[in-house]
Amino acid sequence: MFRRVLIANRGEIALRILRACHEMGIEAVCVYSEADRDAPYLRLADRAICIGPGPSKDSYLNISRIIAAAEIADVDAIHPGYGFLSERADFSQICRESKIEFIGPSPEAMRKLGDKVECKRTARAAKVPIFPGSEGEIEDEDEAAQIASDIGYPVIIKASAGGGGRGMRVCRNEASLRTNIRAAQQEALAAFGNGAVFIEKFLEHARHIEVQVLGDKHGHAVHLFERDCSIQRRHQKLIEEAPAPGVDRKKIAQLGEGAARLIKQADYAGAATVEFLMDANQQFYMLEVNTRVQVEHPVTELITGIDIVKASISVAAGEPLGFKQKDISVTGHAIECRINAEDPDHDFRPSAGLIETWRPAGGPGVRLDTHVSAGYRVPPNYDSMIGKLLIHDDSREEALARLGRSLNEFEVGPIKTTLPLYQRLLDNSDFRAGGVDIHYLERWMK
Ligand code: MV4
Repeated sequence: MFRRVLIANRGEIALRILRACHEMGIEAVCVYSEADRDAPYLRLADRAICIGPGPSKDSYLNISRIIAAAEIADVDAIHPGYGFLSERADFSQICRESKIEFIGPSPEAMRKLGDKVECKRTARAAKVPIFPGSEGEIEDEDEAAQIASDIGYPVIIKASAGGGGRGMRVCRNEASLRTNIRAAQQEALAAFGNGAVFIEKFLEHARHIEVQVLGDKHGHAVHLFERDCSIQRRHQKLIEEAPAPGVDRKKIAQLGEGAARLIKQADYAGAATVEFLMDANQQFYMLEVNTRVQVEHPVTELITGIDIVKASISVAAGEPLGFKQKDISVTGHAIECRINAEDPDHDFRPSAGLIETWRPAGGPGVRLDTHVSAGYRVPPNYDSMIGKLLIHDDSREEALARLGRSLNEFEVGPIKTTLPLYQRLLDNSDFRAGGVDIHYLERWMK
């Protein structure tokens, strides 16, 4: 096992990884930017190294500074967390060349699943359901028009190197498709350095359901069931829950097995998430694969009892997964509410600054993943998420009641957060019924 790990991240996920390291008897080295120098979790680190000024490109995104810190601290491995360098195949490769284990996939596995055209090809081979569309990259507009007339409009153009909603165009007829193909290729080339685009059938009303998977370096892969992440705004998830309300468990088991086959085919070691859209008839279509630990991983930890961060560290160290698919089952229901320093009453405007009041919820079935407390100043430089309120209970009904109780306990000020929004959502009968689609929140907030 590793003796010492560098955590190339900040905030709640840095603290989450540090805790996993310490429970595993591993020393944790934190790197931090000047904007984070007073972050309380740095005191828990065995060593903390400043890697530069506030802007991410000069610190958390700066590969040479992070590798230099790793060399100075003499670590065995680097955990990238989520965001920042976590999905950069060049970073995974540089770690390998520097003889430092990257806690995540190999650059080859990351490239294979991170490129959407390549990922769809692999999914097709693994019998994972995908949207009908082009078999590979689109070469010209005539080819696009032919495929679109076969599958029917509307279609969506996506960049192979895009993701998270970037580089997408919906086309409702042939004229629009023809004018958009060339523009999409040029835009993709400028934005991602790769002009490859593909088209597929566009689904209007859908739920976003994703499958958590884990692979090791011995050719084993398992799934840890699903999360429903349909409550989102501008591609930012706000609530995630598991299991997905009202979805056929047989279908989920099939989907999970497919997702595990997919990462096995890519020789993937580590945690990954296979994203799907689900239509009104509970048909699933793969969207993309996230090759990292995700923000919402604790939802799955709560329903399965498996520590995903510890698993990601131990498989990177070469350990086989300590469990088989048949050993993994779902217990109860879990919900996560992201606590963002944003004002939901004013278009989610960022609300950085000093936290004077911080009275967190607690008690049975409540988990709070956060790096903040009273006296913490939220820096304006980074993502606005300051924590995650997680609830676990026997059933969805009970979990919602426990969430309501927890939100009543929780007091934060004077900065604004998204917590009051969740209180209002709990009174919404559509949300309470379960199964709202990906556009619901934005419609409801208008
Ligand atoms: C789609 C889609 C409808 N049909 N693909 C958005 C982010 C990226 N991961 C893929 N996305 C979508 N792809 C087809 N064929 C609708 C979306 C989409 C979406 C997906 C998941 C969560 C929120 C979303 C919001 C708008 C559009």
